Amino acid sequence: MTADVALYGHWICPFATRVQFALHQRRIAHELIDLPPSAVRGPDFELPPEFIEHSPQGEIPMLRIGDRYLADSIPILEWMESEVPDQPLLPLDETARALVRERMAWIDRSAFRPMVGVYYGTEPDRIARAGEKLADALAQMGKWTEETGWLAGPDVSLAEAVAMPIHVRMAGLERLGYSADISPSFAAHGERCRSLHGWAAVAWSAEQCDEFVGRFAAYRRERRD
Ligand SMILES: N[C@@H](CCC(=O)N[C@@H](CS)C(=O)NCC(=O)O)C(=O)O
Repeated sequence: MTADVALYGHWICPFATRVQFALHQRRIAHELIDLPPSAVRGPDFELPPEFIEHSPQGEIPMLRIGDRYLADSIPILEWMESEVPDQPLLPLDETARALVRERMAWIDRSAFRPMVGVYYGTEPDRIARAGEKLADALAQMGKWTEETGWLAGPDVSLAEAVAMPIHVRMAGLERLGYSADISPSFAAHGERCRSLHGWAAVAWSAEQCDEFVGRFAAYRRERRD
């Protein structure tokens, strides 16, 4: 089955990155509608009317399949699995699925929040505290990979999609003050992820990394002045 799929997202948004990775990893043909977060939009940017209508929080990512829309990255990843069954990233076995879902939720809560805290942090002590929490989360995630190489079971899964934005922006996080050691197992997982089909679609160029760092460095200066 070939679905008519469009992603409304932007490279700098970690939540859109999850979906973009899964679309490519699963080889789902799709259109990418570049819709920057509000902080990145130019003054003349016009939101597509269907985005205003179908993204209840006004947030990217939003996905369209046919004439149906859904916002919010983890529900979107699940929706893609049920609507486009080829090359799934959710295992069929219920126990194995439950593990993937549990780890997706954990990564969202325990790694994403401190990760965002590192780059939105304005005060050095708060950035350091967020960095410590992030390091603890990455160490736990690294432990999960030690048995099979992947975050939730023997194969690449949606847990990789949820975690992928951390690998994508790690160099940028370090330039923005993340200084804790990265667990060797988590770093090795990052190397493994670089060999996945979906990686090339979400990896940042040096210019994108510079833009990310520059934007958040400017944000800090504005907040501090
Ligand atoms: N829980 C949402 C969070 C999405 C989110 O926070 N997206 C940001 C961009 S990274 C956004 O669209 N913010 C609103 C804005 O920029 O106006 C998800 O997992 O998709």
